[in-house]
Amino acid sequence: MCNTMINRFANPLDMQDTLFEELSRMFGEEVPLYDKSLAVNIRCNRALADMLESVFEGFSVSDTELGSTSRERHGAIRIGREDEFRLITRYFACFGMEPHNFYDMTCIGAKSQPVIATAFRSAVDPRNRVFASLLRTDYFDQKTARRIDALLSRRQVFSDRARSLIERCEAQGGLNEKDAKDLIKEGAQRIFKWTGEGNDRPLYDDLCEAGFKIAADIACFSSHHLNHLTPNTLCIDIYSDAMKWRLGMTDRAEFLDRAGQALVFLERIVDSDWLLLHFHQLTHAKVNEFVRRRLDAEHLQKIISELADALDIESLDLSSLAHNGYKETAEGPDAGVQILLRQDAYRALTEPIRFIDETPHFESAHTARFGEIEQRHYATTPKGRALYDYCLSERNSASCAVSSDCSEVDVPSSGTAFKRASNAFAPFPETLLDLIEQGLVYATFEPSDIALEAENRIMTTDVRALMRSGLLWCRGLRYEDFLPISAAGIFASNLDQYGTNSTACQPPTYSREQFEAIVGRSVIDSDNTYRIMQSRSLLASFRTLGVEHLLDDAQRLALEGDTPASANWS
Ligand code: OOG
Ligand code: NI
Repeated sequence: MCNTMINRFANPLDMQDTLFEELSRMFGEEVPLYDKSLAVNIRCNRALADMLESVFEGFSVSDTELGSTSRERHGAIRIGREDEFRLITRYFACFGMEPHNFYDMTCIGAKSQPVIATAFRSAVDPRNRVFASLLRTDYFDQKTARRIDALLSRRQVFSDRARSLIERCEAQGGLNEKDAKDLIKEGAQRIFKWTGEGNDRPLYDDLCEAGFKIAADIACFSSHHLNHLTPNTLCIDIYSDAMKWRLGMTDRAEFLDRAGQALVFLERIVDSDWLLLHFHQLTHAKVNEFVRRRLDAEHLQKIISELADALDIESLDLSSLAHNGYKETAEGPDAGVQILLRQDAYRALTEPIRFIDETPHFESAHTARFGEIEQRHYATTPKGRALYDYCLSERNSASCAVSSDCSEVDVPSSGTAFKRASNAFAPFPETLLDLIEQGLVYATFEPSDIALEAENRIMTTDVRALMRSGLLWCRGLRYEDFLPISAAGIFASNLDQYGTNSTACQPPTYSREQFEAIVGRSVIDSDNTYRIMQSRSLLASFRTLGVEHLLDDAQRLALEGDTPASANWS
């Protein structure tokens, strides 16, 4: 009975994968540069996998595995009305994607934008994500707010069919295959589709001139068009160097040089923990079988020149496509600092639009859709996040001192990306063990093979001692969320506008509670999720090792996830 009930419905994770396949196909057709960038990424990832296979004897990455790593992605949409945001929330719920975190983009200093946001993803298997922003019209003076609201009130992004499918899914607890397909179609053919058709040119012009291009991108178009779809990379620096070369911004010699340096740098930092972070399917037992070898620079250069050959083909000559160049600097921590995420992008393309509420239609151009890439690292604890924020502001003030004008978009950082010499991020240790011991990142734990054999002889719950003696294996948790300051940097470089100030008489403030009321449900705090995963894995490990009785009540309570306190590190 139960089985038949379950089988009646399409699996939400499968639905998600199909939706994103379709979105990727749609975006690839609309934006040829996106499709090409996927091909560049796959080749760069293959080169990195080749390096790893040489460094770790016994390790190999099949093309299928590489494909699924490279296929992970996030998209971004920008929404105008609160009721639209509620519908989008319900739409993603049909795909098992729930809102994670509240991001207030209106209060992040000079790069602020008039939007608040969340990210939709599965809580358990976050391979597809969508960053969704909501325009706040009370950020504007009353007259502008009224004009935006009036224009937004006229549109209907969701068809009646889409609405009824969402309702059916909610009522039944799922959708059959046919309905699931139809809901996906509604997404790829309507809700997230770029139309290039604008409305209300006077409002569009006024918003852009006043520095609110993002509001124009939201209010003057009639869908929640996907503005980027970001694949996952194993080597963001090499990918970015490859794109800059193929876009015609540098040449092959410079690529060989820069990517060569990046690969030498990576060869130095890759270790078992790096493999476990970047390849989900690997286990500790498997990784421990690999034998580490040292590679000489010549071998690494050979990998890079083979990559260069693979990229140096006519179909990847991206200089023939119209583009607006590549971002100056990556967002996120410095290379080698394995926390949170690093992101980079080719800048938004200038695309034709026409205003369809005029006769004849007014032909114009719009710059909004861009091509981001990302590499994800360890999820930070609140302590690690505070340190990240501190280091980031240190780096920004250092580059401000160099450039003397901090209002520039994309202030280039001084020096090469491969020295941690700017030193802003020096407080972060390099290895996972150190990051965990200093309480900077989250991890899950499991008893090692030695510990399982030594059963009954282990007499401590001291995590550090257990890790250092190889009795507890740890796996750093990957950061599955977003960074508002990075997002703001991406907004800024794409809009060619650094940030905005509210034009309301009384600049409003926004809270998570208000946002939850708009969304119509609570927003998951992902920090809780990471912490609970860590605590549960520790508790389970202590149980298996028979040392649970050594925990006092406070420690046990903390591990059961009821309080923010964590493990016993002493
Ligand atoms: C969203 C930017 C946020 C990210 O990766 O941080 C984002 C947008 O441009 O609408 O996607
Ligand atoms: Ni993004």
